Amino acid sequence: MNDDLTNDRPLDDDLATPREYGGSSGGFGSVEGMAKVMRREMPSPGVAETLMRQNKAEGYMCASCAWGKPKHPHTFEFCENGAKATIWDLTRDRCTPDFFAQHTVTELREWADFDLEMVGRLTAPLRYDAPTDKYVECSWDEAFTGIAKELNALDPKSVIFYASGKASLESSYLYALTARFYGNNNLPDSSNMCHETTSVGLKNVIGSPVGTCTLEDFDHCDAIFYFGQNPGTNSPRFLHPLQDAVRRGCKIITFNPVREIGLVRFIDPQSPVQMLTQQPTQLSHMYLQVRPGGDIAAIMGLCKHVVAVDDARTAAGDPSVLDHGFIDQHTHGFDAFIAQARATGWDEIERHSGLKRADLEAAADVYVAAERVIGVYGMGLTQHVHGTQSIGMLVNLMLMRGNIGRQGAGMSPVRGHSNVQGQRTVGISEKPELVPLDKLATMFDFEPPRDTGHTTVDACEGIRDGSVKGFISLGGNFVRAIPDREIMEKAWQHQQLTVYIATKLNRSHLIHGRVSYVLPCLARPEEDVQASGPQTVTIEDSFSHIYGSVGRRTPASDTLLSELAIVAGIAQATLPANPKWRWDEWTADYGLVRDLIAETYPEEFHDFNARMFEAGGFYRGNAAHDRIWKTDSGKAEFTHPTTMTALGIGDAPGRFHLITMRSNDQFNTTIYGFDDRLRGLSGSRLILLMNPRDMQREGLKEGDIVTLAGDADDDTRRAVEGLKITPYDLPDGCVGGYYPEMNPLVPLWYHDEASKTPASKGVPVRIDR
Ligand SMILES: Nc1nc2c(c(=O)[nH]1)N[C@H]1C(S)=C(S)[C@@H](COP(=O)(O)OP(=O)(O)OC[C@H]3O[C@@H](n4cnc5c(=O)[nH]c(N)nc54)[C@H](O)[C@@H]3O)O[C@H]1N2
Ligand SMILES: Nc1nc2c(c(=O)[nH]1)N[C@H]1C(S)=C(S)[C@@H](COP(=O)(O)OP(=O)(O)OC[C@H]3O[C@@H](n4cnc5c(=O)[nH]c(N)nc54)[C@H](O)[C@@H]3O)O[C@H]1N2
Ligand SMILES: [Mo]
Repeated sequence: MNDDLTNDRPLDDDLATPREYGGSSGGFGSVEGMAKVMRREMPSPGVAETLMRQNKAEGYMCASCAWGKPKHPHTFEFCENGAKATIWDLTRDRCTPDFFAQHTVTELREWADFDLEMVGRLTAPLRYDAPTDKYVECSWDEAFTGIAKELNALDPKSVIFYASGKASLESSYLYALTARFYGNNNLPDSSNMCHETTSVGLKNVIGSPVGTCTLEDFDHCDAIFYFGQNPGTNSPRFLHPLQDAVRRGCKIITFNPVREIGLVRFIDPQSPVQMLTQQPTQLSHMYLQVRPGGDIAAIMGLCKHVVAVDDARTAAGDPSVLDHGFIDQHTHGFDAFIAQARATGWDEIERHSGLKRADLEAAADVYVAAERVIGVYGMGLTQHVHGTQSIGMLVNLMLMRGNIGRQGAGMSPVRGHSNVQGQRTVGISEKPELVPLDKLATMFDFEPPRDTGHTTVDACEGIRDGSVKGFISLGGNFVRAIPDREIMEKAWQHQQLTVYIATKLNRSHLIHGRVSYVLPCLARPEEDVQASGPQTVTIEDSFSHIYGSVGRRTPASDTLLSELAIVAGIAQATLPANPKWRWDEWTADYGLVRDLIAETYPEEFHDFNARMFEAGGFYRGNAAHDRIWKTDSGKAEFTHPTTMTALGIGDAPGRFHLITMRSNDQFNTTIYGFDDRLRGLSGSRLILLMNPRDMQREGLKEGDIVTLAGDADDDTRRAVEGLKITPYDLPDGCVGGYYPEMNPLVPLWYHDEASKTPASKGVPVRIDR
């Protein structure tokens, strides 16, 4: 393991004690976590009612993660972090034009992310006023006309229409139309920083850009192979099906460099018995602390052992453990892959994965013994330079025993934002081949742009080289979320136009273009009344199920517009009149927009308005789930990795691989607080997690303050200062720090080779003193 990282100083026994959390995920800690935000935010009345309706049919669909909403929900079908997200939206605090009158933008740039959002909900449209360096109130008309004037002066190819994965299917559909009517496919989505590796990688090998499982599959699986996803923090409602599965006898095999408590033990806060006895359920049957990027090698080890078991069994005259019927009928490339698995040496597998052969063999035995297996993964696979290959490897493993396209088995990427998958489904995509452009041309009487638009990384490159001149943002905090943040912030301000549709103030709004608007919108729990009455919006979860969501809370301010109304307002002011572009009617009745979605995608969305309140959502279907492979070969593809590590830059003396992580007290760039309860950390986010052996090798003590510098073999100096060394149980040669604080260290060019997803999980760094 990592031999070249050790220096010659011998290690003594006096190692620091790594931090860890003694409790379980769930339990009283999660209740206290909610209560803390509740006390601080003093949310508006009615929040309890909203929480009771959260994720239930005809209720409000949580705006936090994209986990499925079961047909038979719990009484409290929300989690600690979902509740925090709702309370955060329903705060009583307001960020009014008066606030902006008191602070220049330059001054606000010095504020921490947490403090910016803590000011409260934005209440009125704002225009940047250069002479005073302040955002000043403007009317909606003024905002729309001002934006239209700029857009009409710009080359449509130089403008980006970014979307963060929260906006509804209805607003997203109209947003994508707006970009195309205007003249570009520049529709990057937050998923470009996230599961784009899935959209590209999974599509290449099984023909489906999304997971093949449904929530019910978790009731039937015998094993779950769980890679690089942290349910305790990022999808806590997943802990319930995991707990149920374990109680049925299902085995969870976890691969993660970090021992995430959510995958170790769980107390169901909704179970009085468990809360009283405080007896947690042990979740993972094996917890394998793979090196960052070591998953390709680890899965190769699993596959290699499956082949060895198969050889032994067939030699003894026993039935094969491979599903040859499935392999012959449904797959392509099996022989070449098996030859590679046989040829790959255990030494190579152990070195890159950081795992022991015996452990991988034991894990593979669980795989072989299980009739039905689900492969779960998250950012630990997707955010690597060779992330697509890791996903291909997981598919290889699953295909060997026909574990895709039957009950209790399949691929289950856990998506991020609550509607991020849905935004792609309804046309927010920079890839024109994924959108039925001919149909749109007929429906809306226009000539759609056919050229490939900008991904997130392309957009950043365009901003840096000056070819991108305008940026519209439907939610999100782009400048904070992207790689090479410091370089990007400087380039950003040369743009002519920036428009931010948002609920709360964030750093992106302060790194504005020459002309800039911040446009405040309703949050999902709020009532959205239009000319035809109260409106419903819809979203799609990780399992391709679609749900209606009804907001009932009084909006934070009378002046707010819905996201859809803002998109339509910009479109109408900017674009020429066209009898088929019915902005006013669409805004008056979102049901008409759902009709358009149904017309555009009839297979998935037929009878949309009638089906949107089905309990458990309606399923839009998935070809690979039915063993129809929409790949070039018409079969599921075994792939042949060209590398055993997903890291783009390998080991070198003094180099560490940085994992940028999320705490239990944040939603992406929104920081709820400074605790990371499930990791036993609190008080500060400016910390650097390091294992005691590496600390000793580097001559560091707990509490030392260091600078972390980029070590990416290019000419750019990247650094984050003031990080406090904190001992933590991590593989050798790996350090951990928080996203987004660490983003200046991620080079823009360091991204997944196929999808351009930034490689935020294996960032080459060194410690500077
Ligand atoms: N409360 C809350 N919920 C969220 C979010 C949030 O910030 N807060 N964010 C939302 C969004 S947009 C997304 S995309 C998802 C993200 O949810 P996840 O996919 O869980 O993303 P991360 O927490 O970034 O990282 C996941 C795990 O990958 C592990 N890991 C890192 N490197 C590797 C590796 O090389 N191999 C393996 N096997 N594991 C590795 C990390 O230790 C971590 O446990 O969550 C969504 N839900
Ligand atoms: N280093 C590193 N970088 C990463 C990641 C990582 O793991 N490591 N993760 C990546 C991932 S997975 C993602 S998805 C991106 C996230 O990137 P984004 O999606 O762009 O960022 P968020 O932090 O989710 O955006 C938060 C802001 O959204 C606005 N907002 C909240 N709710 C609403 C709403 O209902 N409507 C509107 N219009 N606005 C709203 C608020 O103003 C809030 O400040 O970051 C990526 N960046
Ligand atoms: Mo994400």
